[in-house]
Amino acid sequence: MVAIRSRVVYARQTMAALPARMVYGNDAWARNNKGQQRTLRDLRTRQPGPIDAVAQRLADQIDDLGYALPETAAAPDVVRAVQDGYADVIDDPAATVDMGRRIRHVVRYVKNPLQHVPAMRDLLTPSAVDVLDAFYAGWWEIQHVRMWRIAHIPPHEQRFHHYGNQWHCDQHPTTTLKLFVQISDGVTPENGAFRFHDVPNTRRIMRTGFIDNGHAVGPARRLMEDPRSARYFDVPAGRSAFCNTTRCLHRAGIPPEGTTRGMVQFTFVPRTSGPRGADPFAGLRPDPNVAEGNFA
Ligand SMILES: O=C(O)CCC(=O)C(=O)O
Repeated sequence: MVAIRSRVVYARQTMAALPARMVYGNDAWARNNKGQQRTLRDLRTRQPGPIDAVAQRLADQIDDLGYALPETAAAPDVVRAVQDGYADVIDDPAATVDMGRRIRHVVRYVKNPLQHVPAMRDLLTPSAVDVLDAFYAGWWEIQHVRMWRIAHIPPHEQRFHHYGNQWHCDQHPTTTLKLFVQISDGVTPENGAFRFHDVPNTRRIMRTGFIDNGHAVGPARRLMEDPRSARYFDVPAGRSAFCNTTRCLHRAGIPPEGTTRGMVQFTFVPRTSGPRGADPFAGLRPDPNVAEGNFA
């Protein structure tokens, strides 16, 4: 009975999401789409200074395609310090929380990662800051910083949602940007790379048969699953990628049995008031969503 009721609720939610999906080509409903581009346009009329030409090109690419890779990697000593810090903290039960939906331990987050691995701050490179300054015209702030690792999901469990292992769009305002930073060495499409579709592909998939969380029919299914259409975040450790995860369909790869893959992620939102401080991390509080009892 409960299963039937939850299927009915699910079907109703899927139907209710459809009109906004058709209009906006993403899953963030009207409330997180409407007015968001105006917010960016308004910020951009208050651009405080000249913008680096490369950063502007990448910011324009984020507008058009939903993603961009900053030009430079973090310095090798920073990458080493982050990798060492990650290795020290990730198996510490007091500093981490398992948040998989069905199998808890397949995704493990570090609580308050900046406290444990302060070198993470330097993964936000000057070239990434330049892109943010171009995209938000300088009016941005960090919403939260995350560090996590994903592990293998047994084959019979892979069709269920554990971490972001199924194709999905986030439901943030479309002005939210995420910067993914590779912290594991040797990441490939086969061993768990994060992957995503650009905005034009995502719109096509959303409008031609996407249902929810990895489920799609018809042309949407073919395009969603076509490995030639997806982009893979298989860059070396220390490189990063901006991805608008609300506008870009995305998912985590699944590492082979016995292996794991780490990730650092910075989330940015528009800043509406106050002067920009020299330190973008000043005043940042621990992320309340990374907590016992929560799910990825
Ligand atoms: O690649 C990953 O670890 C999961 C990323 C993801 O799906 C997300 O951040 O929404």
